[in-house]
Amino acid sequence: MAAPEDPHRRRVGLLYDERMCRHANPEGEIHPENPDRIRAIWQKLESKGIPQRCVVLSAKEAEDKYIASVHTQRHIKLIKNISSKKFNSRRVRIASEFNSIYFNEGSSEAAYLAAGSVIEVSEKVAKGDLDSAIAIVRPPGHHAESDEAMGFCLFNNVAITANFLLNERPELGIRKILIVDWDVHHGNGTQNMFYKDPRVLFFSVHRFDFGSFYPASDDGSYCMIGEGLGAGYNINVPWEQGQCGDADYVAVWDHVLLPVAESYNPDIILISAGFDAAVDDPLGGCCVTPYGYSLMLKKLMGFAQGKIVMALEGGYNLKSIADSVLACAKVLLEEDPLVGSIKAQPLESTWRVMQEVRQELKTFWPALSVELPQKVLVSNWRPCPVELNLSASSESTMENDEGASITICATNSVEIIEPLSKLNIDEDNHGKAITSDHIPTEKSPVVLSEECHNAQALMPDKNVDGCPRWRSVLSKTEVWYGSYGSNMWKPGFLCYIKGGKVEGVNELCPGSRDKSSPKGVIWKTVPHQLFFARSLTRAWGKGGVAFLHPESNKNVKAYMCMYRITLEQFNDVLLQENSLHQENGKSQGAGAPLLDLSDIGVVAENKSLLLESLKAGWYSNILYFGEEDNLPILTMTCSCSEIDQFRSGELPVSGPSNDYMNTLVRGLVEGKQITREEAIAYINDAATSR
Ligand code: Q9C
Ligand code: ZN
Repeated sequence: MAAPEDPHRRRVGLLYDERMCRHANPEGEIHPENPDRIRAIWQKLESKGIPQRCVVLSAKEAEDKYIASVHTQRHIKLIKNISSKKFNSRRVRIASEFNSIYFNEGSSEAAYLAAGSVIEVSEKVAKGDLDSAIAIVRPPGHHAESDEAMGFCLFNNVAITANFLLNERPELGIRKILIVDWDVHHGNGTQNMFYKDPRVLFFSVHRFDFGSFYPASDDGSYCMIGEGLGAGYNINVPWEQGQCGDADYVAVWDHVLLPVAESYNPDIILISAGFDAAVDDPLGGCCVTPYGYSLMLKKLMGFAQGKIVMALEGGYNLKSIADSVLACAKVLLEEDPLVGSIKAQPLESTWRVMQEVRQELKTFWPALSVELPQKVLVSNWRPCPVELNLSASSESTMENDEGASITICATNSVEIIEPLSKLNIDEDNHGKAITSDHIPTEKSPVVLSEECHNAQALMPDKNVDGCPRWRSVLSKTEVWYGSYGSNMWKPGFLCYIKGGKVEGVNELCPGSRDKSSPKGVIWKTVPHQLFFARSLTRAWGKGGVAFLHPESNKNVKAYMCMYRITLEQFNDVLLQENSLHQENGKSQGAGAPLLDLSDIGVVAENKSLLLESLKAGWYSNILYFGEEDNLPILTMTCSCSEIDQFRSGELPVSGPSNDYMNTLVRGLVEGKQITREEAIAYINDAATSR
C-alpha cells in the first residue's frame, strides 16, 4: 500500500482483489477464463516488486445506477441474482442460453467488483490523483451487450466507466474518451454502446478472418464506422488472419490509431487490455510479445496528458499475460528506456487492412487521407532505392503540382539494419507511380497559425525597441547554417527568414524578426549519413523527413547548402524547425536565446551540443563543421538517443513523402550541385539508410 514518496515519480494505480477469483466454471472443468489468470498476473508483479512502486487499490462494487447507463434493468437483475441460492438449480441452464458464459456463486460479486474497480481507478486518474492505472479484473467486459452476457463477459466494465466519467463526473473535465481495445476479439459490446456517440472514440484491432473469428459477426468489419453524430468515431481494424505480431500492431498504431488520436485529442484513454493476441495464447493465434505491448502502450502515453487506464479483458496463457502486464506496468512506471526490437515484418494482409480502414475513415480523419507514402513490406524484404519519376504518369490522378510522381523499384544492395526501418519500401509499386500526397487539413487555419509560434511574440524581457536584448547582440554575429533537408531549396528556407508559406507545405511560418536575406549561399559536403525518420509532420503531412546522423562517418557524404545568416536568425530558424510538430511545439524561447554566443564556443569544442531547451523538439542537437570565412558552420539534427529510438522502433521511421522528396531534389538541382539523376541516386541511398 506504499504510495510513492517522490512527487516527480509517476503515480500508477494498481488494482487487484482476490474476491474476483470466486467467479469460476461451476463444472470444475478447465476453462480458459479462470481465476488463475489474475493470480498469475498478480504473482508476477509481486515477484518483480511492482506493487511497492504503485498505489495499490482494492476492488469496490459498482453501483447499479452506474451500470444502468449501459445495461438494461433486466440484465442487471440477472447478474445481481444469478449467484443467489434460489438460482442454484437453474444457473447452469441459464448460462447455457448465453454465448460462451458460465455462472457460479461467485459470479455476481466478481462482476460488480470488476466494473466497480475500473470505475474506481479511472476516477482517480481523471482527477489527477493517479497518472495512470492498471485494473487486473475479471470477468472481462467488452463482449457484454446492453441486455446480454457473452464471450466470458458479464458487465461491460470499460463502457460503464466511460459513461460514468462523462455523465457522473462532468466536473473532472473528461469530455472525450478514446477506448483502445487491443484484445484479440472484437469489442462488440463497447462498439454498440457508443456507436452514435462522438464523445467516445472506440478503436478495436482484432482478428476477423473475414467474419469467421469470434464473435463472428459483421460488427467487427472496418465498414462499421459509427452512426449519426458518432459517424467516424468507431474504428475497426479487422485482421484477415492470425499470426499478427508486434510489427503489424505497431504499423496500425503508426498509420491509423496515432494520427487519429492526435487529431481527436482525448481527455483520457481507456484500454480494453486483453492479452489474447499474445504469443502462445491458446485462443488468439497471434504473436504479440511483451515488448510489442509495451510499445503500443508507450506510444499512447503521449496523448491525454498520459491519463491511461488499462482494464484487463481476455488473455489465456498465464505466462504470456503475466509477462505482458509486467511489461506494461514498467512502461507506466517509466522505469527505464525500452529495450527490444521488432523481429518480423508486417504481413502483407496488414498492409491491405490498413488501406481499407484508412480509405473508409479518411473523410472523418484527414490525416488518413494521404496515400501511405510507402508500402509496408512483407517478410522477405529486399532493400530498394527510391527513384523519382519526373515524367508525369497518366495513371496517376493525384499528382502534385509539378506533375511529379514517385516510382519505387527494387535492388538488393543495402544491408539490413533494424526491422522497423524497413517499413518504407513498396514492392508492388515497382515501376508504377504512387499517387502523390495530400496535405492533411485536420486543423483549421486558425489553430494552425496559433500553433506556429511567432518568434517575435515569444520573447518577453524586451528593451525599448520591443525586442529582447539578446536579439541585438546576436544580430551582430554571423554563422553559416548548413541545411541538408528541404531547406536546401532556397525558397523553402526563406520562409523561416521572411515568413510565409511555400507551395506544398502545409504551414505558415512567422519568419525571423530580422527578415534580411542571407549574406551568402555556398555548398559543401560533410561526412555524415543523411537518413529519413519520423512519420508525420505538420508541414509535409505523412512521411519522414531528413536527419543527419550526428556522428561522422568517413565513408559517406551529405550535401549541405549553407546560408550565411545572423545568429539571431539562426535562433529563429531553430525555433520554427522545432515548433513544426504539435506535440513538441511548446515554445521554449522566452527571454533567452536557444543558442547563445557562449554556446558557439562549446559546440566548436565538442563538435555537437544538445540543447536542453529543445530536448522535446526534433532538432535539438547542434552540430559544428568547422569554419568558412572565419564563421562557424552549424546545423541541427536529432540526438544520438533518438537514433537508438529510431532503431528500436520506439520512434517511427518512414521514407519521405513525394512532395518532400521533390523539394530535396529541387534544392540540389537548382543549387547546381549535382544533376537530377545524381540527386535522385543520392536520396535513394539516404532513403534506405539509417
Ligand atoms: N466456439 C474474451 O477474450 N470463444 N472473450 C468461444 C466457441 C469465446 C473471448 C468459441 C471467446 C471469448 C474476453
Ligand atoms: Zn478476447
